[in-house]
Amino acid sequence: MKKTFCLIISIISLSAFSQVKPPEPFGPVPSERQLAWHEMEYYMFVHFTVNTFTDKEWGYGDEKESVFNPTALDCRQWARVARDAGMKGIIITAKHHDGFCLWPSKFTDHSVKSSTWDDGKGDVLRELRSACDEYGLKMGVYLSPWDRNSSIYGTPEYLTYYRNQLRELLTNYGDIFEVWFDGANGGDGYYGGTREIRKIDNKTYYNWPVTHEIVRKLQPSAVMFSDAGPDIRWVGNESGMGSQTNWSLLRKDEMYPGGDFAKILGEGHENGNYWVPAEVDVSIRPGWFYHQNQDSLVRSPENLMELYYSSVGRNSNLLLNVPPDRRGILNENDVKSLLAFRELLKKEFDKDLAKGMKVSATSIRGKGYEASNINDGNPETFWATNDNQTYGDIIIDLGDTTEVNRILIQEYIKLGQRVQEFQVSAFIGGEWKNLIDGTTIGYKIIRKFPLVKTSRIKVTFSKSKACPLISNIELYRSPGN
Ligand code: FUL
Repeated sequence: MKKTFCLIISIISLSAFSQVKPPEPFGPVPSERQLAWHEMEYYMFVHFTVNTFTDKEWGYGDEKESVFNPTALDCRQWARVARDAGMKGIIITAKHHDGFCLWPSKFTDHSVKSSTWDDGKGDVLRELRSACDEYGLKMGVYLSPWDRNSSIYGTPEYLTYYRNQLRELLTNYGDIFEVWFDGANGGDGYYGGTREIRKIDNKTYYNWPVTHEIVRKLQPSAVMFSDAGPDIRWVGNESGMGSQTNWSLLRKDEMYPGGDFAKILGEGHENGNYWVPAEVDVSIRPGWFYHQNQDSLVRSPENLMELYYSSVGRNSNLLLNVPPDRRGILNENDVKSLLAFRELLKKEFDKDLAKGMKVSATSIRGKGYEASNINDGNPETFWATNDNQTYGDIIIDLGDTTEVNRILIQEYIKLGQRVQEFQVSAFIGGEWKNLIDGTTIGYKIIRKFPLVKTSRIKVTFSKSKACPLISNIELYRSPGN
């Protein structure tokens, strides 16, 4: 009896001693829907409307519905190309600034139902939905708040109209992963024939919190994009440039869509009180819509690779616009470039050289937080130091001398974004040679450095808001520079 009692006591005390306290979250952390969004990384934007047929970028709102007449619309081709290109979803301009709806909205006649396409029975959203399902893609919608066709734009009634349209999109087309709220409000337009300038106050007119509630209620898993979130923020430019220092944090209450915040949006706010990561939206052509005279100006596969590094490689998602042409399919030139880029990507990240290698750290928090968690292929495990230690080195032993020129690093963001400064170095000729001085990491960064031959790579996390939590490090030898 006494013996059993002692045994139980010692088992209890042993496990109490071997229990390492898990790190607490630090600062804002991502929601479930934001975490799912981070993992999407790369997806397609589709700009398609009357502009495709009038050769414009911003339709005035007076376009006849009959101009929308794709001769061979095929959303399955869009989805097949997106899937083959390695993309995870498609976001479509259900309504752009011109007000023409790609679905037969009950609330206006300015839509596909008044066009000659498919005898007015067509619905681009419906076709895209089934194509996305067939090819395993998620679907998102862009619904322009600015409507140059609507006679009531600028009045409170317009908000009811806008929200009714949003409800249609969020109830009739299955699961939506992202709702895109554009910030542009140009002023002049057709507005039911008045052809005038209508100015609204970006800050107050749209009363966004009410609209956001509708999305939360009808599509609780969807993230909402705008210049200032609430879930995803604009990166501040349309040229494909994520910021190297990129906090997934924002003091979003200080901002509103359409405000003058472009300079802030790249870096975010280091001391932000909300998790609002950046999305890079950029077009494969100079314009957002298809223009035949841009057929020769499609980005090359190499250029797309640069975009990938300046977006996904900088803790941002890449929303790449590929506009269908007048047939209603993605143009041959764009498809060729996208698929060749996919092949380049495969070669770029062909073999993770860190995988299976011995890893050590200057210090670890304890059992469960070992350095080897950074290359175990499990995103749920991570290396951590003690709470009071906001720095530390990871050394990856490559065994033999190995050629390396790329590094990928991920923080365990479920507990917050922490790292403020890091360096990467290689052991060459008996000493550590610096390769990279970096700042933030977040969900993922991928950095290039000139090719080195080395048997050891060191990552120094030199400054962090709280103990660094690193879930993944990969090393590559890219055939590129
Ligand atoms: C901008 C719009 O004005 C462009 O036409 C395009 O839709 C782009 C993605 O957002 O604000």
